[in-house]
Amino acid sequence: MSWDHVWIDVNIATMDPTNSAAYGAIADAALAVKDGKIAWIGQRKDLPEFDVFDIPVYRGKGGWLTPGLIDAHTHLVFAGSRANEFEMRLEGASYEDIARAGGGIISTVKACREADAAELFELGRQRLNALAKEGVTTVEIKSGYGLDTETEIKLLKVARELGKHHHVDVKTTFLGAHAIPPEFKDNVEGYVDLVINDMLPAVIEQGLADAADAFCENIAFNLDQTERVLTAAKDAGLEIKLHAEQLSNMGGSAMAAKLGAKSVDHIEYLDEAGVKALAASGTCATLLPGAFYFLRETQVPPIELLRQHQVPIVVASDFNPGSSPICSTLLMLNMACTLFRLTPEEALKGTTINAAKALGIEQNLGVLSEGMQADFCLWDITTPAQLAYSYGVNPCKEVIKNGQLVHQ
Ligand code: DI6
Ligand code: FE
Repeated sequence: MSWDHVWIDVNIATMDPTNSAAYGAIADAALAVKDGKIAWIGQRKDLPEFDVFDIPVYRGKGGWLTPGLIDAHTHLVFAGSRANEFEMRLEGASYEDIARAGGGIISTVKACREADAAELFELGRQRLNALAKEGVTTVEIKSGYGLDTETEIKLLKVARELGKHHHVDVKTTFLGAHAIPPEFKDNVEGYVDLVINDMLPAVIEQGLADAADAFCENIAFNLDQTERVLTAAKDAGLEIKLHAEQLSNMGGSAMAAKLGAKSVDHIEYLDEAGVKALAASGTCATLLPGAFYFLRETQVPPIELLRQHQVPIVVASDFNPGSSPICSTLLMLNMACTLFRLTPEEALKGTTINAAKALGIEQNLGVLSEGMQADFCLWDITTPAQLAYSYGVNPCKEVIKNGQLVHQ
């Protein structure tokens, strides 16, 4: 056997759907890595013999391996803080009131237009470190706090640079249609034209985005405007996804599903017709419990319908300064269970196999099986449910990215 290294004394939550055990679990398991990929995985007793003097052996002390966590929805490149708006909300103002009064997303836009790339990079790097320490190995990062061509490009470049300089892989999403900038307050169609005819071509030309997103909501873009943006992005070769049904039911999810969206995100107000549309197109439903929690929302996403129609459920942090200033993918496992009543296994699927589907990387990531990329974590836990159950003492002991130990 010419492996690079071998793991023993571990249990493995493979999340492999072909393994019918909960979590696709293998007790008393072993795993071998070769050239950044999983070369062998199974029960320890079946591990082929190998030369222990030649191949390094890691011992997991009876802990659990899981796939590296994937956070499929973040806005982690931004400047400034919105703690003042948090205080305003505690005094009675709503998220929508603040947005309508020119605060909200627009206040972060002002801070991002003023910040230089180096400053944004450093802020992003610290946040990426925080996620990485808790086992995240792949993250999606959106623009959307520029709302002019120059600043949208700056944010996407910073996100791409973060991916090059950090072991965490970064998928980038162009979110020019996140909010209406003050310059276009009375000309939303004009802004949509700018997104489609100026920003999008620039983003495509420089190869800065893997996907495009928009915010379909009564405080942002209506259904027609959103459809125009997503159609243009799709025609330009990007994957598409959508912030939909967060504060009201606008029909955005069904429209995005028809266009072949990878995911629709938030979806507290999604109805059964919308759920059926997702099922028909294989679109994932991304739940963002951090935003639900932080905005003290009460409308719970239609979890039971998603289960009935077998829509892949994703769980992500939505980390951003306004609606989810919580930089922890791990905490989202807990919140998805406590706030949305997901099972811990569903929550873990939401940050592994299903998150990989939402990002279109499920051929290589999200499951531990032979031939998959060797991105995995060792956790000091006695059952995988512990990842969702408890929070505060970080159980992440080691992270392996592309077969290399990157965090201990
Ligand atoms: N929905 C969200 O949760 C974030 N964007 C969006 O469309 C919030 C962004 C913010 O408040 O800064
Ligand atoms: Fe978001």
